[in-house]
Amino acid sequence: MAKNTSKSNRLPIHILNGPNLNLLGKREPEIYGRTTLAEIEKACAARARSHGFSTLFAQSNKEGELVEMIQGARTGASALILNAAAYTHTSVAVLDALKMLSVPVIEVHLSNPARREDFRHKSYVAMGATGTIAGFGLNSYMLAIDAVAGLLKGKKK
Ligand code: CA2
Repeated sequence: MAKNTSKSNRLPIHILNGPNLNLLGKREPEIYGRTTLAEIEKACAARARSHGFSTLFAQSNKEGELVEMIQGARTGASALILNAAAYTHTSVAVLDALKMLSVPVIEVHLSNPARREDFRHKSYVAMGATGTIAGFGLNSYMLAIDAVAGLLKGKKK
């Protein structure tokens, strides 16, 4: 379920999350920490608000739904922050959808996939992203919002 915290006249920053991230904080805390997705959502809204942006935050376990939500950013978003989770490493459909966007796209990861298994070293998302932030836990999302704010400074929409 997508939630929009819109109050400003700028389009929201869309923050999309892929499969299994709904379980954050409940399993594998040694890799992903103890922060839940609801807590990340709250922290993102506050950080974006401090830069004058609202957020639309969503998660899906389904590739097609994620593709549709990425398409929604074409006309509805100031920028897209995407943690595509496992689809990062597999989904040409996600990459094709990203290529249709003209707004900034920041790839985020809680962990640092470059330090993990070989199959996580390939990122289709990176090929369609403005930049990538990985390895800082919840802070990856905060840094991504700061990056978006910097990129959009001075832009009205
Ligand atoms: O580090 C990240 O943010 C990842 O995108 C997380 C994905 C992983 O496939 C990527 O390589 C890196 C996995 C998300 C799974 O989330 C879980 C949440 C709780 C318990 C287990 C997995």
